[in-house]
Amino acid sequence: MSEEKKYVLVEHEKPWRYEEEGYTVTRGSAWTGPGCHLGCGVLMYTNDEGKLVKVEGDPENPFNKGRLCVRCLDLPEVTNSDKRLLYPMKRDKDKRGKNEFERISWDEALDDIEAKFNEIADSSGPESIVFLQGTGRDIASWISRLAWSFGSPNYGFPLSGLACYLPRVSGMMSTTGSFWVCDCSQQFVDRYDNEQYEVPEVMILWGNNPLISNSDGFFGHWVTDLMKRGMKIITVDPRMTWLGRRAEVNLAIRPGTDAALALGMLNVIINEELYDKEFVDKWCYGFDELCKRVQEYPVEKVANICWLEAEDIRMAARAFGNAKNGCIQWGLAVDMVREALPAIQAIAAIYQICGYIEKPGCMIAPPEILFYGGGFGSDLLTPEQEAKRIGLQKYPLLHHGFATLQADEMMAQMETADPYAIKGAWLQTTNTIACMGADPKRFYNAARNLDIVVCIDLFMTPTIMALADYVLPAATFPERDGIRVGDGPQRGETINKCTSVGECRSDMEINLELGRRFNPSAWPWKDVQEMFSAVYDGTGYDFKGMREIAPAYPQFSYDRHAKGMLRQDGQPGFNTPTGRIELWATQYANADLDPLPYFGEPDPGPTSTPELLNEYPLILTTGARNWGMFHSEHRNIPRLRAMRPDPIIEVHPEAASEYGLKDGDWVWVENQRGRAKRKVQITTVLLNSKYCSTDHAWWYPEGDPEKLFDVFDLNINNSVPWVPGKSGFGSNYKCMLVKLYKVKDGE
Ligand SMILES: Nc1nc2c(c(=O)[nH]1)N[C@H]1C(S)=C(S)[C@@H](COP(=O)(O)OP(=O)(O)OC[C@H]3O[C@@H](n4cnc5c(=O)[nH]c(N)nc54)[C@H](O)[C@@H]3O)O[C@H]1N2
Ligand SMILES: Nc1nc2c(c(=O)[nH]1)N[C@H]1C(S)=C(S)[C@@H](COP(=O)(O)OP(=O)(O)OC[C@H]3O[C@@H](n4cnc5c(=O)[nH]c(N)nc54)[C@H](O)[C@@H]3O)O[C@H]1N2
Ligand code: SF4
Ligand SMILES: [Mo]
Repeated sequence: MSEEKKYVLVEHEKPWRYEEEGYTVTRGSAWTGPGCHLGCGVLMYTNDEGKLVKVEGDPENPFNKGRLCVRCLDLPEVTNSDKRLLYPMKRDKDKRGKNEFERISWDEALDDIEAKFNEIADSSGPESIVFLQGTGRDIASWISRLAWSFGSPNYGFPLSGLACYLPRVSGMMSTTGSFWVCDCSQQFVDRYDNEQYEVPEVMILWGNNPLISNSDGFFGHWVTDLMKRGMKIITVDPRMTWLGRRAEVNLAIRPGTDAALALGMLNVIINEELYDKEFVDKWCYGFDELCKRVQEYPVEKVANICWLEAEDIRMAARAFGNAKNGCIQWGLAVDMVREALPAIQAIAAIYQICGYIEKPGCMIAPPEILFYGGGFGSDLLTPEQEAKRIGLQKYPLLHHGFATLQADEMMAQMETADPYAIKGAWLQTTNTIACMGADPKRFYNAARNLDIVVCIDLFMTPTIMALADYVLPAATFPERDGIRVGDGPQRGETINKCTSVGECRSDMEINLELGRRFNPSAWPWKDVQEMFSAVYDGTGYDFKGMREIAPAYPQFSYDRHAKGMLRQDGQPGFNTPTGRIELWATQYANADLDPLPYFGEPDPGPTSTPELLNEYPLILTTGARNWGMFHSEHRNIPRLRAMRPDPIIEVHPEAASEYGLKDGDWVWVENQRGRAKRKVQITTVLLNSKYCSTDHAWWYPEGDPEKLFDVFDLNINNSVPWVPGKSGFGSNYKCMLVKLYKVKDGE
């Protein structure tokens, strides 16, 4: 196939770099850092001193069509911030927690790290160093490659229950062989106007607020674009959002009961025969078993569990089941409950039995996840080393999806040294004690005993101050080259360097340099551009070629399961043991898990532990995203901090009056495990007087470094234990019982 046929290209009016009114304009894709999951098209303006002064949306890029959110518009303030880490630093191990870092050169830093990591590998085995990252920033693939080329199978996220995205990915990979996304025409250059495309009749937004979060390859504005073209939406959210207000119905679900709701909707769709019989017959496995299971979830019972109206559940199920086409855009809330996997399985079954698969405006499986986290370099590990991956024996589903360690097992192993001791940590793109982990004191105490901790970040953080022996300063995306490695349908995009700050280096450069010291054959490239070109091998373009033409869209067609395009052997069907979408999951049965979806009550919770309700009467969900902040980032960026100066807890007016709270009061939010300080915001966006909702990831960059920027007073994960679901996936970050009481003077 000729290259012109293989890709559909955008027509650019100007080259990727040009001059305009005294500025140099560089076209490219926005990636991290600072954090974001997407890759919106940007135009970056630099002045004659090479300083980034302005960022605008690229109107030629079909992904975002010129639109940007505030964090990209305010990027120059981040890149040029005087709070940036500007050079490598080291600190004696016995001074951890003290603000006594010493500037060193890159050579010294890399020489020391190389020597110390090798020493540990020689004495204890490379598996005794864990390589940890935060959310999917585009460095992910090179962190895993660094771990695996070093010989350690222990790469991953230090998040209890791996409760972000991985439950969804692993759940989908093990039951369908692919990962599914809503078809918003994102795979077409001409988007909504493409002749193959049809607007979904109904989209369900389930535990996801995409206008703010823009997560996992999904740009929130697509929802409003589609609504303008006639799409109806249904939202599932205990809080009222901008989209919820415009929905046919918002199901104000009790946090943590999503599996029950999905099973109740399946009950309606199956018993009222709204599903696609032909599709189920031909392409699904285990429908009869699912039918039996959903009889255990009649709508009235589900309404009771979820604190919803039965009629609203019926209305949502009917609107979706009767539609010509439809899709479900789900979010973090479905991962952040302990029994996440069965919740995910139940939600996915709704569109699966409706046959909304591989058709325009339905769910599509991105042709190939080029490489993201798990794929790039997994062959570097010997089977013997791979078998040492933390959690793999206990949780066999870790075989599906991303090749990561299991975080709760890692936490325990750091404390017990069983079956082997953890000696060192490489923390790249994670502020673990402020955000990523559960119970942050546990990680803190265990990591203080490690022989070496290296952190790679843009800014000083509580995690670095508490733990790091070496700190390497990373680049923001305008300071580096890169390529898009992400989820959703792939497209060729490049990130293009247009400025420099201090001695900062890109994460990819750092990992390439260190990686080739550990294992030269695994890192054969002379520089990062050559490394990126290797990834684009087979596309007909190298990095520089892609930079000229990006974004490049691979050809796309629907019905790929029927055409044999979803299985490696080219046979029609899905990449599962039965070749079908498994409503009854073989892989779950093999892992001694219930092969059918079910609902597990959040524990603690109002139903499973009613005895706690006297003391802890409110149901807390955490971490609903806000515009200006990405996790624990941006609190040190004045304009963005001004949008959210304080850590907020949203409280319903009735609860506020019951507990004598006023707007602006400072309270402790406490459960039986721990507490965090919050400022009260009384609001009716909470749709039940028992619900409250708070920010996650708070610390005060302006605070005392040696008090770790107050992180242990502010991190809401003080209340979250390290306890995953039965499968190793899922954890109760978004459903717990709490009480609120006023902070005393001087606290
Ligand atoms: N209670 C509660 N806790 C949660 C959540 C919740 O909803 N509720 N959400 C969870 C979820 S979904 C996730 S994914 C995790 C996220 O957890 P993390 O990803 O660990 O988030 P951060 O704490 O922001 O840590 C990111 C760090 O990486 C740095 N950084 C940003 N970009 C770059 C880069 O390009 N290179 C380098 N080297 N560093 C960079 C930032 O400055 C920051 O210090 O948090 C989880 N924690
Ligand atoms: N601005 C910004 N954007 C981000 C991030 C950020 O920190 N800041 N983080 C990124 C990351 S790593 C992730 S994972 C995504 C997450 O982004 P989303 O998937 O959108 O998740 P949240 O914003 O945590 O929650 C979405 C909605 O779920 C609702 N909710 C809370 N509890 C429940 C529940 O039990 N059930 C249901 N059905 N709904 C519930 C909340 O009220 C909220 O409106 O955002 C990404 N994008
Ligand atoms: S979603 Fe927002 S922050 Fe992320 S790349 Fe796009 S404009 Fe930037
Ligand atoms: Mo996340």
